[in-house]
Amino acid sequence: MSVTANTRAMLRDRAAAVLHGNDAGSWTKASPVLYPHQWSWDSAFIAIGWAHLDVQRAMTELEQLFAAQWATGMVPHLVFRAGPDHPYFPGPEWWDTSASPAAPAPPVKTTGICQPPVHALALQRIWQLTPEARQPEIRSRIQVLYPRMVNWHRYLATHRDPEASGLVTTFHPWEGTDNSPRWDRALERITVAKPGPYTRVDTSEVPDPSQRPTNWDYDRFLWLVEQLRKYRYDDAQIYREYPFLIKDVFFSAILIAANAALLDLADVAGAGDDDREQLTRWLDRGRAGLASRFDTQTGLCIDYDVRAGEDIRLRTFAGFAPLFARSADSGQRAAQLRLLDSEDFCGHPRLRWRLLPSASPAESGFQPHDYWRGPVWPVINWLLWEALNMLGCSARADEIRSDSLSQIAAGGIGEYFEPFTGKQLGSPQQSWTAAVTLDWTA
Ligand code: 9YW
Repeated sequence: MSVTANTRAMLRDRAAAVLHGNDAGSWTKASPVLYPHQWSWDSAFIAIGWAHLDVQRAMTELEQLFAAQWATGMVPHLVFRAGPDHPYFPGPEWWDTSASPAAPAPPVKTTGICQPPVHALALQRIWQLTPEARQPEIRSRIQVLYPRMVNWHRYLATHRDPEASGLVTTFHPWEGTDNSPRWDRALERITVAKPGPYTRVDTSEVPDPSQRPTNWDYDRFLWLVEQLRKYRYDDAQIYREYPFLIKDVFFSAILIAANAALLDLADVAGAGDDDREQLTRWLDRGRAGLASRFDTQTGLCIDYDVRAGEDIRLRTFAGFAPLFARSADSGQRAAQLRLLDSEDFCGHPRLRWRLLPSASPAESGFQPHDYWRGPVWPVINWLLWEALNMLGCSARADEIRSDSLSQIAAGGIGEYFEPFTGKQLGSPQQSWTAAVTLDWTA
């Protein structure tokens, strides 16, 4: 059943209040307590939310993030912006990016990894929502930001894909989906992970620490950061020596969608022929790369562990990369839609809502309350919703929007949701959930 007009209006107000509550002026906290800084892909979703309230503020969000872009083109996964009264671990001293000549100069402080490039999708939405009277100003701001976004995509297409495979290599679980079972085997191979002494703060900031990654995970996450630091965040050296290199089909899919979004904005941005041709080449290469990872037997797209030289055959949300890329051909689309509504995913009889869980309940690593190991993440369902619309599957897309809004109306503007009960988990008042709520209720 779809949500009523009253519920939509109520959700809209609540979502706007969350964004305003987390607004730090020119950037937005990912959540009030647990994530007090500016996160990269959160900011992109947040800009989509702001675009419904104030397109200028939405542009500022992206501009602030890109102000911390590295000389390599990398947009860091986190910009440390909150003061010392907002503890977050690991902080800038753990990352110590001063080791890299490519890191931004002080006082800007960032981490040394990145997250999926949702930013161009945000820029596209901002432009779509820009009222005519504001178009001259927003257009000129887009013209400044656009080349920086092209550079960001260039970083991903080169430093993170030296093989020119069309697939992005992820260096760290914190590059999006922290404790996803997709990384389990690669992390298990790291047997000597003994990072320096540390104290977590995240586990005391959620009602139940079992909703967060374990200490075993954190030992490995932090040890990996130590290795990145040791290699001075030099991508070429990391590629030669570092133990965690994974061709991530979800990350790659977002880059494909983002390259298409930049091409769509090329006229607005006044892009030259060089940029247009380059974006087209990356787009074609990305699509071919993703197609090469599609498994016709299962209908899933599969990640690849570069170091181990092995496929990662798990049923998680990432397996729907051809849909997220908005580039599935008709055969792949049909196979993926069948799988999406099968008992392994949205058709599982115990699900509270027919939404895509982060891992299949049929997968052995599935945990219904544990972060990226099973819960439903609204932003992932937003990406699926937008993709299905663009692929012409609007009836299924409408259901995803409606179920997502019902879930948020019942559970709150949470970070993630228990798939069987719909209960809110993790951090309350999560900015990116508020942002997609604003987009869904427009
Ligand atoms: C952490 C902010 C971030 C997201 C990530 C998510 C989580 C932070 O929160 O990571 O401390 O583990 O996994 O995707 O950007 O919302």
